[in-house]
Amino acid sequence: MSNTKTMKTRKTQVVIIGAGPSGLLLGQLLAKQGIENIILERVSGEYVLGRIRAGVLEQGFANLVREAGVAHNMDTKGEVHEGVEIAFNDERIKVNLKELTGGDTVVIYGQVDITRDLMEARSAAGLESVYEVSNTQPHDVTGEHPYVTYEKDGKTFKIECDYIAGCDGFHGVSRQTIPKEKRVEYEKVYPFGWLGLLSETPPVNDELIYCKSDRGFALASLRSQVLSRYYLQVPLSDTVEDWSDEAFWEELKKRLPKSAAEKLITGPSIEKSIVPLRSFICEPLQYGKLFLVGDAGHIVPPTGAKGLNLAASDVAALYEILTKVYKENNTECIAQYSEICLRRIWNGVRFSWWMTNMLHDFQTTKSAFDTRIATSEARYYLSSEAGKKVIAEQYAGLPYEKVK
Ligand code: RFL
Ligand code: PHB
Repeated sequence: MSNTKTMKTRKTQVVIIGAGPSGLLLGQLLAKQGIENIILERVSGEYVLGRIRAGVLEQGFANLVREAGVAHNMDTKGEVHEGVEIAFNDERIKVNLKELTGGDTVVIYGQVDITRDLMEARSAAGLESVYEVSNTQPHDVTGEHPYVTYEKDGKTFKIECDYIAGCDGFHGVSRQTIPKEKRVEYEKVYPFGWLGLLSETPPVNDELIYCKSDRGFALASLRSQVLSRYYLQVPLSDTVEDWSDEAFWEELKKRLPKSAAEKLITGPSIEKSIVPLRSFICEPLQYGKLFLVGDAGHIVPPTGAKGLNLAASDVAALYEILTKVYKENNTECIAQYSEICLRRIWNGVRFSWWMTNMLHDFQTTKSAFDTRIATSEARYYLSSEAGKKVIAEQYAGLPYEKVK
């Protein structure tokens, strides 16, 4: 145990644990309001940028990036999509987000790109981020003087602060700081994973296609007109080594609707990874002066493209609250954080679960009856304008709730 008296100690207003999109976006927004913050990150910046993840940004997310003043690349290089497609084997059904929602669209711009833009803006503004730290630990979060300790290059450091934002993802230390008896965790694990492949090839379609096929689910997505992202539902026992590029493309062709498969251009993969699917929620998201933000507090299966977008709505709420705290001396609003976030999170959790349930093949883990019900449900929602509207407004994203 290190002696805190001999540690190098400094002060800031908010310590942010984690330099993923949640931490970086929050840091940039707080700095805009003149609220000092330091980011601590376990791995290197390069490692963070090697994680290929989300690609679909709701309008609320895009607006927050604009508010942070980091939207130039997103607005010039990102693609605005007015719709998505859902396919049943060879039949393709368009969900026109813009028409069905009265104007909402989504922006296709990779999580890696948004993260890089935020990192560059942070370093251009001279804001402090410390990468490759270990043993990060929040202390006294329910007391008057919280602080965070961490180690770097064999030395131990202490940062005294007013608040701690736990933006350290599902495996981070922040959630574990809340005593077990003070939190409730809800979890659902799905009996399959997604194998993702990134390739420098033109996308098979202008819009995303979510494919419910008799061979299992597939998703055709993209990052740009020269960069494609595809996913295949795979058994949890599969590993990346089980899937050569050739095997991936062959299986994808069989799961895409024929009219799309005919246009598929294949090429070498530049990244391949498998992600297990789960839903997870921790309640509450605030404990004293510690706030859980993004994947640190909740996880959804990627089927609804909601993970990063829910992280952004947490960031928006915490940004609004901390601005009120520092600009209006209003500390009462802090207690609203968890409830405001959780209402939107549970909706995102339900939507992602519902889409996952309707579009995947659960094989023997679901009864024949439940399988038919899921297919009937998907067909009903996609054959009715009202049904498509229900999908469209949730896919494009529900509005953010304001702090009172
Ligand atoms: P992250 O991105 O996990 O970042 C957390 C950071 O914290 C660091 N960390 C620590 N730092 C210091 N001390 C510690 N003790 C630490 N422990 C951890 C980690 O190194 C990391 O850098 O969480 P954040 O910022 O909350 O962002 C959440 C998003 O990454 C996530 O929700 C999305 O990627 C989910 N997701 C999608 N979301 C969407 O909105 N739309 C999509 O289209 C979408 N597609 C996806 C996805 C996630 C996927 N995978 C791989 C899980 C597709 C996939 C395949
Ligand atoms: C992606 O492009 O990585 C992506 C898009 C939509 C999803 C999930 C992932 O639902």
